[in-house]
Amino acid sequence: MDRLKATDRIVILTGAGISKESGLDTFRDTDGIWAQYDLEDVATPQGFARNPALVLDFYNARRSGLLDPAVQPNAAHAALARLEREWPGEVLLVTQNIDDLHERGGSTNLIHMHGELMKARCLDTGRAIDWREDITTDTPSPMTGRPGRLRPHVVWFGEMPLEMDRIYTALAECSLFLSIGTSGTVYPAAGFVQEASLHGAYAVELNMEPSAGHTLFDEAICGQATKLVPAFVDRLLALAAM
Ligand code: BJW
Repeated sequence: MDRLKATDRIVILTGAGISKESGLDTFRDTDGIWAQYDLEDVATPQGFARNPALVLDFYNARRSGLLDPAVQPNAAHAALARLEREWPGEVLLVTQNIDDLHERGGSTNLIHMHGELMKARCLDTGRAIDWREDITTDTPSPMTGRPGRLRPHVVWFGEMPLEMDRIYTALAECSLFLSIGTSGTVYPAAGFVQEASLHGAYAVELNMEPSAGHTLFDEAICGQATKLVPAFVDRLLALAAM
């Protein structure tokens, strides 16, 4: 990593672990979301077709959780925003998270590859709009006026994640790939480390525990995101100042 130049591009992938210390649940930890819900029921198009009310309620609860004033960006979100501001080269943040804590923490060059909790999508027009209220099976779409035609703007299993062309271009052009707070079990995100490494990037993982693909990284550092990320950003910005 010492060979990194200040003008080099950085791609950062984040997952649920970065928001854990802000009070949001991860998915696969023992106290995570998939310990409470069956993912086939709430995170697949088939589950939504079978029981839309159950899926809408699941996302309504998560939306109101995110709107809780106690849920705020943490030191890891803030450190990534600082890196974007102060690193001379481009920093692209690709998050699997549907929360808005990166934006609230100050990041602007950001892709939500699994969608956004604070948006709803019209099933007829495909258009996504800002949305902060509960959605029910009777909620009319603001685009068409038709009830029952709104869904959360999220990417379920079997659906194509968003902005993949832009992400793969960035992975091919970056010199550092940093993965933070993700178990590395969900594709295509879990394959990004191989894609970036294939094109010559140095790859670093910061996670509470070694992820499923930790051996694919040049460095894998274990610990809490709020401790590891600010320290790693300090290390990078010291390199840029040399
Ligand atoms: C901390 C911490 C702290 C805790 N500090 N760390 C067989 C092989 C390969 C692929 C497939 C396959 N069969 C099916 C597939 C495809 C499928 C898939 O990957 N399935 C696997 C389960 C096998 N993928 C898809 O269907 C995707 N689409 C797709 O592939 O389209 C085709 C395509 C082909 C080619 C190119 C491109 C596309 C869509 C995936 C959609 C995922 N959706 C979800 C839910 C929707 C959003 C929501 O409700 O929030 O997205 S699932 C869920 O998992 C959510 C997350 O974004 C995603 C990833 O989870 P994440 O973030 O990694 O969380 P955890 O909980 O797993 O990990 C947290 C980590 O943090 C842990 O390691 C902790 O230790 C750590 N941690 N506290 C630091 N304080």
